[in-house]
Amino acid sequence: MKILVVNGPNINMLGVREPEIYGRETYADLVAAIQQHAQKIGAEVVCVQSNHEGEIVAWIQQALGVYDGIVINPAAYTHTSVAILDALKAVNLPAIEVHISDVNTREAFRRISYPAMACRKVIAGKGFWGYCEAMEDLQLIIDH
Ligand code: CA2
Repeated sequence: MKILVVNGPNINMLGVREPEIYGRETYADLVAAIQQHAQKIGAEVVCVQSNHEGEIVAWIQQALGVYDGIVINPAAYTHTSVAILDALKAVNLPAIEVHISDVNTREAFRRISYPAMACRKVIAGKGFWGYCEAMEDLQLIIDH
C-alpha cells in the first residue's frame, strides 16, 4: 500500500513557534513519526510539504496511478481552497484530512473545510497521532 502524505503551508514551522497550539516537535520529527508508523503497519509512505497551493494541487494530480491513498493536512488552505478540493475530487483516491490542532474549538473560520468535502474522514486535535490513525483508516478502506 502506497500513501502520499501532503502537508500545507507553514507546517515546516512546527516546533519553531506557537508550541502551545502545535507542540514542540519539528516537521522532521513529524516525518520520522509517520515513517516509523508506516513501517509498523507495512505501508510505503512519501511525505511532502509545500507553502504553495499550486504545488499541492500538482502533487495530488500526480498521485493518480502511483498512490493508493492520500493523507492531507492542507493547513490554512483547508479554509480557502476550492482548488485542492477539486484536485482531490479529480483523482478520486481515498483521502483523509488531518489537523494537528482541534480546528473545531478555535476561531470560527477554522471550522470550514473545502477539502473535507472530498475526504472520507477528518481527524483533528490528536497531534501527530492523527496522521498515524489516518494511515490505519486508509489501510482499512483500501483493503476492503
Ligand atoms: O491544526 C492544524 O494542523 C492546521 O491545519 C494548522 C494550520 C492552520 O491554519 C489550520 O487551521 C489548522 C497552520 C499550520 C501552521 O503551523 C505553524 C506551526 C508553528 C508555528 C506557526 C505555524
